This record gives sequence, C-alpha cells and structure tokens, in this order.
Amino acid sequence: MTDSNPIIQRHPANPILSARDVPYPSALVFNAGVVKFAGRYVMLFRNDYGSPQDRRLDGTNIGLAFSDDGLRWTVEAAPVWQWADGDVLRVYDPRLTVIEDRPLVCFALDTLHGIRGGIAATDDFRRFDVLHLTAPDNRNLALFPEKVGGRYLRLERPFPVYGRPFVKEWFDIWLSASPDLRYWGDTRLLLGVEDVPFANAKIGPGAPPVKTPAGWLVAFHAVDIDPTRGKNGWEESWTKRYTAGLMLLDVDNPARILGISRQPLMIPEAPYEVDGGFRNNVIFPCGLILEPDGEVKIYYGAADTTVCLATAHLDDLLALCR
Ligand code: BMA
Repeated sequence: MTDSNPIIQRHPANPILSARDVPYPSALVFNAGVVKFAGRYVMLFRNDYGSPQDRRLDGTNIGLAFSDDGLRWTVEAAPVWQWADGDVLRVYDPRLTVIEDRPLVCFALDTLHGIRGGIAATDDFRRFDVLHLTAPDNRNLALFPEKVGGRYLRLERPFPVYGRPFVKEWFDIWLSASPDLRYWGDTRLLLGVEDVPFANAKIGPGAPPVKTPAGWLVAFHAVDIDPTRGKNGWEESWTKRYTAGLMLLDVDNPARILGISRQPLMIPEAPYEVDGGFRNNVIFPCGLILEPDGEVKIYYGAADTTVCLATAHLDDLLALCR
C-alpha cells in the first residue's frame, strides 16, 4: 500500500499557499480552514513564524486569505488572530463552517493546563467571539454546517491517557451536540481507531462534514507509527505518518456510520509531502468544499509546512465509503 487512491488529483500548482506568499514573518503555513462565503473562498491558516534557517519557531498566529477560484489566494497584510495571554500559549489549526449564514471557527488552544478545543463566531474573519472552550485535552473540533434534529453537532478528538494505558496514543473520533453552540453534551464515540484499518495510533476529525445526497461526508486524519522512521524533518525523531481517510454518516442520524474507506484516501507521496518539511509524511485535511458540478476540493496541510489542494469527484468519494 504505497499509493494514494487514484480518484484523487493533487493540484499541479501545489503547494497553493506557503510562507513565501505571506507578507509578514512566516516559516510554516499549514492546516487551513476554508469556506465559500459571500461569493468568495475564505481561508484561515496556521502561521508558525521563526527562523527556518536555524530550525527555530518563535510563535504561532492565524492568517486570513481570500480567493475567487479556490486556487489563487491573496493573503491579508497582517495576521488576524494571536492568542498568547496568561494561561493561553497559542491558538492554531482553524476550521471554518458557515451555519445559518454565520461563519464559525473551530480552533485548538495550547494552555499551561492542557490542550483545549474552541468555537468562535466571526463576522469578518478578523474578530473572534469565543463561544465555547472544551475541558483539556481535546482538539480537532469540526462543526456540522446545519442543525440536525434541532441541535448543533460537532466532531471532536479528546485525548484519553489514563483510561487507555495499554497503548500510548490511541485516540478516537467523538460526536457531541448542543442547543446553542455554547453548551455541549450527549457526547458519544463515533469512530474508534481500532476500526480504521490503516491506523495503528490516533485518528481525528479533519474537515467539517459536507452534506451530500447520500449522507455526511467526513475526511479524517489517521496516524500510523513506525519506529524505524527515525529522523524525518526538523525534529530528531518523527515516526508518525498522517494519511487521510473518509467516512459517510447517516444524514438524519450522524451517530450512524454508513461506510468508511478501507484504504487511505491520501497517503503522503508528493515531494512536498515527504521531503523538506517541518514534519514530513503528514497529510492533514482541514477543509472540504463541494462544488455545484460535483467536484470536491480537499484542502490539507502538507508536511506541517504548506497548504495544498487535491480534488476528486463526489461520486467516487461516496463509492469509496460503501
Ligand atoms: C497534530 C497537530 C497538528 C499537526 C499534526 C502533525 O497532533 O499538532 O497541528 O499538523 O499533529 O504534526
């Protein structure tokens, strides 16, 4: 199993966004949320800055970019969000969802007391009104774009440690509901890592679910660890590989999985995914857009270093989940 699924086309212009496109200090540009809003494509991306020559990172902020075609992006002159204050060390990995014409961003927050997931509302992608923060450790929140059964829904990935001591990093995808986006509960397991044939460690929600006639289409990331990988990127040891997987959820009852791809949708193999990155061998999908003609745009972080685009046809993606 060495190749990504043939239904996937990596865009020849990849990477579609990298540090050289950013007009302020930038070393690594990756893990971006993307939505269509008010006639344009909007992207919030993670920007880690520092000195790549010295392999040093000094901080993280969130950048904003717009595009008319989803491919060519113009980055705003300054970052739009940085949160390093008291207990909070940084905000990162934004994912975008529009619900009832209101843009919402899910994000991860590193704090002195653990990692939290958060949800914020924004009118202009520049000011963020934080509605909710999870208890630690949790992240990779992704909101469904509409209420289901009268409730808001999200995917999330808590990190249980004491409760699953037999494997160090065995983390699963969970589903929670809310009446108002602020208070969340009715939390239940959606997909256990043991049910993903191409993962031997953690999995996590990737992009916010996309509604299709067959059900909710969800991209997720899946990690397999191979101790022989050793040094790989900036760090001394990076033994993980992040592939992308796909599942389909019942449209009226998303707690019910209708199908999962048996093999990865994408495996790191392009040069910008396997070489020269901060952490090579990482594909981290954070945004999916279904176009009117059935094309699905998949935005993903490559090697924790750039933002890339792949496309596939909806029918092929659905067939993969059956
Ligand atoms: C995850 C997160 C992501 C990152 C990925 C691969 O745990 O930290 O931000 O892209 O690892 O390094």
